[in-house]
Amino acid sequence: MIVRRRVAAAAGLGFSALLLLGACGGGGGGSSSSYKEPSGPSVATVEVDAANYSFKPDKPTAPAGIVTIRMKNVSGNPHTLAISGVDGFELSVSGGGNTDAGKVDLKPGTYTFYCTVPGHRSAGMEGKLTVK
Ligand SMILES: [Cu+2]
Repeated sequence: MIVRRRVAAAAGLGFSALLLLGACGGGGGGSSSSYKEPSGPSVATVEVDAANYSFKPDKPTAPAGIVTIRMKNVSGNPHTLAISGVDGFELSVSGGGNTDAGKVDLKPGTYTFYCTVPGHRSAGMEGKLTVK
């Protein structure tokens, strides 16, 4: 009996330690933890307004290189901005007037960006960023 109790206690401790480790991951920033923002200055800033349910402008352009994407919420609903082909990058604005910004390193091409809130992209909340 005593031996079994000890084993159970040890297993319980291990589980708690795992939970603690999980809780400590992530770090600040607010965006997805899997995304690593490029270091270095950005060569341009793309400003996008998030409305219900569209981005304005929805066809911005940017030079190639490290670009800052800044999103402002001009609606009362939460919105996000993710970019196809840029894994883990996601801006997020909760209430109206909130802004979020992040840097991406972009090669020339056309990138689709969209809101990840369920139903928003299908309602028209996407755009195309052209990088030259
Ligand atoms: Cu949205």
